[in-house]
Amino acid sequence: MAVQRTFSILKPDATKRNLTGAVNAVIEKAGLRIVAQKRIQMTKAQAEAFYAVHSARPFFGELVEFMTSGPVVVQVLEGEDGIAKYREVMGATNPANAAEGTVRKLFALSVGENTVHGSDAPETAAIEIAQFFAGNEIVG
Ligand code: RTP
Ligand code: MG
Repeated sequence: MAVQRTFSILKPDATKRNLTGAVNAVIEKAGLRIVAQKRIQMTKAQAEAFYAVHSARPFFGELVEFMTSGPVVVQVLEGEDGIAKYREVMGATNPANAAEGTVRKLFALSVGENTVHGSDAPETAAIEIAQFFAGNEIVG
C-alpha cells in the first residue's frame, strides 16, 4: 500500500463545539499525520464549488448554508492508504449508522451536521487539496 494524501474538513459543528482538538486526537491516534491545516470561513462560492457534485441533490442548499455557517478547519492528512483509512476513521455519513469509535459516532449530530469531510478517491483528493492549499503550505 502506498502513502496517500487526503483532504479533510472539520465542519462548523466541530468548531462551534470546540471539538477540533478532540477530532484531531482521533485522526492522529489512527496513524494519520496532519501535514497542512488552517482555519477559514468558507464563502458561499467556495462551498458551492466544493460540493458541485451534489448540486442537483435536494439537500444542496442546506449543505452550502451549513458549511458557511461558521469557521471550518481544512486539512491535508497523510498516511498509508490514507484516503480509505480516513473514511474508516470518519465513519458512515449518517452518525446513526457509524461504527463505534469513529469520529461521526463520537461527535456527529446528524447526517447534515456530521463533523468531518474526507475525500473519496485519489482524483478528488488532488482536486480538493488544490482548492484550499498551495503546494508550499503542505509539509510532509
Ligand atoms: P463528505 O463528502 O462530507 O465527506 O461526506 P460523505 O462522502 O460521507 O457524504 P456525501 O454523500 O458525499 O454527502 C456530502 C455531505 O452532504 C451532507 N448530506 N446531507 N440531508 C441529507 O440527506 C444529506 N446527505 C448528505 C452531509 O453533510 C454529507 O457529509
Ligand atoms: Mg463525499
